Amino acid sequence: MPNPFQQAQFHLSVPDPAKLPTDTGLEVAFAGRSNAGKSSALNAISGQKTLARTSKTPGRTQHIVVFELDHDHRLIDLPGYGYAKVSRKIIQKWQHALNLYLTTRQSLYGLILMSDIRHPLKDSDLQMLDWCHQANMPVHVLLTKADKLSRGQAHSTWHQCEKRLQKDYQQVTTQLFSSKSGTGLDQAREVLANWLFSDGDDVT
Ligand SMILES: Nc1nc2c(ncn2[C@@H]2O[C@H](COP(=O)(O)OP(=O)(O)OP(=O)(O)O)[C@@H](O)[C@H]2O)c(=O)[nH]1
Ligand SMILES: [Mg+2]
Repeated sequence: MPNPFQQAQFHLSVPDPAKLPTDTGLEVAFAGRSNAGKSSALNAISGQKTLARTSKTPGRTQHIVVFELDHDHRLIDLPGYGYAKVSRKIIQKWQHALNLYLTTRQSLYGLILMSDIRHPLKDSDLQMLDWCHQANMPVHVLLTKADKLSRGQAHSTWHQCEKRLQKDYQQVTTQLFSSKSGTGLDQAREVLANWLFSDGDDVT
């Protein structure tokens, strides 16, 4: 199957949602705690190693970064929430930008929420899920870095997370994911393709 995300191209990077491209078409944003693997997931999904900037240091992505698939479809890399190796003031600035983006962006269809499988669904993730639930925004959770656990441990954590989410967030879907090993890559692409292109539109 051709990968429609391979044609993702860097479009622009803005600190302030007011500077985003025109709010038309559809986009999906990659959200999650700092260092959860958002930018790495974007690279793996697009099949381009250096599309989005990644780093060992939490707080790498500091802007809202826009990748265009075509004129009407975009993937968005967001700064992380929670712990980051940057000042409190900068975190507050990001939080403000993130809130503004989430609450005002009409073309935002849904969130891919990355959560590190070694410490999944932290309070800040649950807060994000609460917000999405209230806003009726679809969320698909990637339990990232699955390669860091054994297969058995990864599946057991996944089932615990599913159980937790079933309680309060029945619409949320989850999967195992690893940018490193490729676990769950096809599934993540399928979710994104359904969200962005299910109206029969095709980017090829
Ligand atoms: N083993 C392993 N490491 C990963 C995986 N995904 C990301 N990493 C590593 O985790 C670190 C953070 O990855 P990023 O993709 O930069 O994370 P981010 O969520 O974009 O981080 P911020 O932009 O700082 O919020 C990097 O050192 C990556 O190499 C994975 O699937 N497996
Ligand atoms: Mg990043």
